[in-house]
Order: sequence, then structure tokens, then C-alpha cells
Amino acid sequence: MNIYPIPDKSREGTNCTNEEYLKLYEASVRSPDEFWGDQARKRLDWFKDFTKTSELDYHKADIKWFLGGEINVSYNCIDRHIKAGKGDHAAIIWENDAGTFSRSYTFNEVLAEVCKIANVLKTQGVKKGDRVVIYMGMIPQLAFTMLACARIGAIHSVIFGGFSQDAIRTRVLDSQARVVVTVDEGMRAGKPVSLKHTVDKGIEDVDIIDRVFVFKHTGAAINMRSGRDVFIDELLETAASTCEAERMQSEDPLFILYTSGSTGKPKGVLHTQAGYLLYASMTHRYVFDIREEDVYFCAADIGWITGHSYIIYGPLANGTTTVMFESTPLYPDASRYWKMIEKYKVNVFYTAPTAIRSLVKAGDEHVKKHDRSSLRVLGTVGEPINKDAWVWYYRTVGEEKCAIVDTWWQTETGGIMIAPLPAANGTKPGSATRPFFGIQPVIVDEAGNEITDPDVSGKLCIKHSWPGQMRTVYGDHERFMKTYFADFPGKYFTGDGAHYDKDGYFWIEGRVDDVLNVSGHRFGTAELESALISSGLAAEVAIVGFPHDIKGEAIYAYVILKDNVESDETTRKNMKLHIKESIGGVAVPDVVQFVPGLPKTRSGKIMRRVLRKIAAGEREQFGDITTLAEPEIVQKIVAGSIKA
Ligand code: 7RM
Repeated sequence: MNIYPIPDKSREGTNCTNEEYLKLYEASVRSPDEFWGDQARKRLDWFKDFTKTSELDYHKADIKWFLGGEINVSYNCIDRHIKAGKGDHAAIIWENDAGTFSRSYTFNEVLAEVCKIANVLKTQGVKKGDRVVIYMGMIPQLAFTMLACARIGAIHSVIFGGFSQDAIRTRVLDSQARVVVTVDEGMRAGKPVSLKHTVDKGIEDVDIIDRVFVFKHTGAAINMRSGRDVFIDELLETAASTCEAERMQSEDPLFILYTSGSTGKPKGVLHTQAGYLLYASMTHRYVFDIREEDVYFCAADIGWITGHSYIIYGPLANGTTTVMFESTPLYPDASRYWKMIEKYKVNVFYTAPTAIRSLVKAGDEHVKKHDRSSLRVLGTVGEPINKDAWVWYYRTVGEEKCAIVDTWWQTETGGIMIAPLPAANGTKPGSATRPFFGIQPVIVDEAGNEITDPDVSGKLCIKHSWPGQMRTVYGDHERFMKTYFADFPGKYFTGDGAHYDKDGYFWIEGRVDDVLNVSGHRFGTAELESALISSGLAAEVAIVGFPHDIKGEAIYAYVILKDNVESDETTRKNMKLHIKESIGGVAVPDVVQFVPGLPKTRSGKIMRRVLRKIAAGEREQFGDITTLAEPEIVQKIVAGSIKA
């Protein structure tokens, strides 16, 4: 396959050429401690220097970086830039849902907002190590609240605004939070989203929450439970705008972020202070080849890891102006992104394949009517990007002048693991190309042997550790060990399949476990199945993914109804509604098919391979089904199958 060359725009003024990449990469894997130790001292401000760079025991999944060091993340994201004379430089530019209002906050202003919130949290009893659940939608106060937690050493746990009340309840309980921060309503594509109301329902019977702070955003009338709920804006009016940054140990927790795995219960991915910040900021700087005056726009939601690492922590640690917006790519129409890029003269833009595909569909005229000459780097993340979408991004959006960086990483990895560097390597559509400094990806076969031949698929693992690696599953270290380190001892197992080609470029093929990736959102099939079972309508459920033009993967549910339940449209609607209420709108299946039985082997295991084929439209070729207890069931399911 052709390699798309490095664009001229990327070469001028770059932070990293190919020679530099090769030299640094080699050094980073030859002596990781020396490499990361140097970087940590050079790129972060420490209250106290660390005494040991790393201490790693992969067999106990015990991972520590920068031991003995003391640091504060919010200080590194704000104060030190002010000290360096950048106080009046734009830190965050926010644009509202309607696109009718925007506001730029300088580093000085961000500091004042963050300190005020930090002081309010403190006077209300929030202490170092306390968990604070945040459910806010994309408003600047969300960024300030996260940084305020970091400032006082509280551990934030942000919940995506599209998740339901059940998601709130389970996360509050799992993290044992005492405090929730929310907002009256969010706005999304012209419609209000009743966030406070959802919090109320989520914690109705949860007695561990003693404070709910509510920001005013739309000003809608909402219920306030006396003794528990307070309007934070009123407290902020009188709060002091300075607050000393807490001295945190490198390995103190920074945040928890829940993500789906292959079991029914999402896991609380825990990231710590120094290693995470170093890794987020370094990857941000190199992968997007950030320059001093860049305006950088990541269109992800802060409810996901991409928003944590590449809207907030990475860019702010680098002193980069970061654009934050409340809306969606299609609101009020498909020119939203390009209009913003023109308006703010965005240099680096980062979005997801699913958004790109929906914009391809909307037509080129939306792109073309806006000036995009400021753009230099275009990033993508969240799922494998198909060639057509990649080429459209490159040609139509970038006019062949911008580098495309396809970035592979995970909630668990904290930051980008495999991606091109804009001025170091040419690209191939669909390949995340080469590993970042310090990252040693290997492809292994079922037995755990490393595959050394190109073009042979296997499971993607990472040897050694890197500072941004998650440290544990909150409250369940056993699960952390089992999920990531048990299958291939001595390596971190990613859950993805991959291969590399003869040029050493990596190609990620998608999940090899029971995790679906719907529009870049992760869901475990077991999680979706148990949500459907809890509707009380289904006796048994099997969920599979099937290819979808826009979403990448969509959800197909095979349902055996309980005896007394009607197999009609009302039941179907109720099941979809139930998923919406128990997980969120993004998890609603595209297809719910009622079936008389499921294809099970004699030992009772569901043959998902067959269900995946039917969902994908296959009607005849199912391979070997002789091991099924009742092979006839396959044709019965085919007969009732539904084309999405
Ligand atoms: C950042 C994020 C992680 C899963 C991961 C992959 C898939 C992400 C790419 C990708 C192919 C990419 N975190 N994935 N990026 N697959 N190419 N560039 O997405 O925890 O929500 O998801 O997403 O399967 O394991 S995540």
C-alpha cells in the first residue's frame, strides 16, 4: 500500500523529525527509567524531586512511577504557565450548544475559577482522597471542577452526561463518593438535558451522598433537597480566588473513570498523578506536534478518557489553548466543526471515525464553505478508521496539506500508544503506524508466543510499563490482575487484535473479547445482556455487534421472551426504553429480535459466531454447526431475522 508522505506544513517548525523519533524511541526502550526520569524532570514542575523512577511488578500488577516525588496536577496545568508569563494567554475557549455564545478564559481566569471551586469544596468538608462524582455535560465549569479536585487532592469520577440514573447509582456506590457536582440542565443539539433530575433519581435511595453541588446553566426550575443540595454559584460569589495547591505523592490517585469490560459490571479505571500527567502531556505535544501559539480542538466528550487526556490535562499541561464545545457535529447542521475551525483558527483538530463518517454522508459542501487554512494536523481516535473515511478526512478536510494521525489507545493506557508523529512518518489509511516512546507493542498467538512475522494477526499486548498506565481497578485489584495480566504473564493484554506489516506499521483490527465499540463507546455484551434481563421481560438474551456504516458497530439483541410476555412492538419498545434508562441512549440496540431459542452447544455455550453472521445479513453459510444441541434453531432464527 502507498505511504502518504509527510505534508510540508508538518515539517516546518516540527518538534520531532524521523531521526529524532528513532533516536528517542531507541533510548526509551533501552533504558526506560533514564528516559522517563529525564522527561519527568524536564516537563513537569515538582514540589519535591522523585528518588526512584519506577518500581514494577507485573506479576502482582504493582505499578509505580516517580516514587518519592511530590507534585500537583492543577499547578502544572495552570500556575506554572502564569509564572512563565502566560497569564493572559487563552487557556480554554468554550462555545455553547447553539453556537451563539463563546467565551475565552485566560490562564489567570482559569486559576481564579478553579481556586474558588476548590475553596468551596474544602469548606464543605471535601478532603484529599475523597471521591467526587461529576455529572455535568460540556460546560467550562466541568473543566474547572476537575482541576479544583486535582488542586485539593480529591479524586474525581466524571460520568458521561448521556448515561442514565442507574449508571450514576452504580458509580457512586462503587467509588463510595460523598459528593456529587452537577448542573441544572445540559444542552445538547437544541434540547435541554435534565442532569440534576437524573442525579436525583440515581441517588434517591443512596445515603452516602451528603452534598450535591448544582451549577446553574439553563436556569431551569429544579428540585433541591434541603440539607443536601446547594447552588454552588452562590457560594462561589464569596469564595476566595486563591487556594494553595496540595502537595500530592506521585502515586496518589488523580481520577477514576468507569469503562466497560467483558463482564457485566463496568470497571473503575484508576489513574494517578505524575505518571498520568507526564504521559498525557508528552503524547499531546508529540502526536499533535504542538507549537507555542497553537489553537487545539478536540471534539470528544469529557465523560470519556479522550476528553480527560486531550481536552483538559494534556493540552493544559502544555500551556496550549484548548477549545471545548457543548454540542454535536451535526448541530445546527453538518458545518459546525468547520465553522468553529474557521472562527477560532484551529491548527489541530481531533475527532472520531464515527463523526467523520456522518460528516462524509452530509456532503462536502459543508466543509468547503469554511476556511480551513489554519489546520495542520487532523487526529482520529476511538475505533479503527475505514479507508474511505480516512481519505475523505485527508483530501476533503485537509486538502492533502495536513497530517492525519490515527491514534490507538485506551482508557486504561491513559494516553496515546500507537500513532504517527506528523513530521516523522508517512501514513497509510487505517494504520495507527508506530509506537510512542517507551511503548513496546507485541502481537502474540493463543499460546502467548510472540509473532514475529509480518501480516499475521494475533492479540495485541504491551511489554514493560509506561507512566500513563492505569494502576488498578478501583476497589478490585484482583480484577485488574485477572483482566490484563493473567492471560499473557509479564505483558499487559489490551483486548484488541492486531498485526503489523512489513514496514513495521501496526494495524488494529478491533476487540477480540466481548466488548462492542458503538460510535466509539465501549459496551460489554454481558453488561447489555444483564440490562435487558433486568427489564423483567426476557428469559434469555444474547447480544452481538454487527457492522454499521456510521456507528462502526451496532447492537443486535436476540431475545427469548418470558412465557407471559407478548412478542409485539410494545414489548420491543419497552426493552429499548429499559436499556436507555439503565445505561443510556447510546446503548439502545438497533435491532431486537424475538427468538424461540439460541444456538447453544451441548455444553450450553452460545455460539456467538452464528449470531454475528445472522446479524450481519448472512443467511446460509454458518460454518460447522454440528456441535449445536439443536442445529435446527439456526434456520428458525434466520427466518425471523431483521435487517437493520
Ligand atoms: C481512547 C479510547 C478503547 C478501544 C480500544 C480499541 C478502540 C481506540 C482506536 C481503536 C482502532 C484506533 N478509549 N480504538 N482507538 N481501534 N484504531 N485508533 O477510545 O477505552 O474508550 O476504547 O477503542 O478497540 O481497545 S476506550
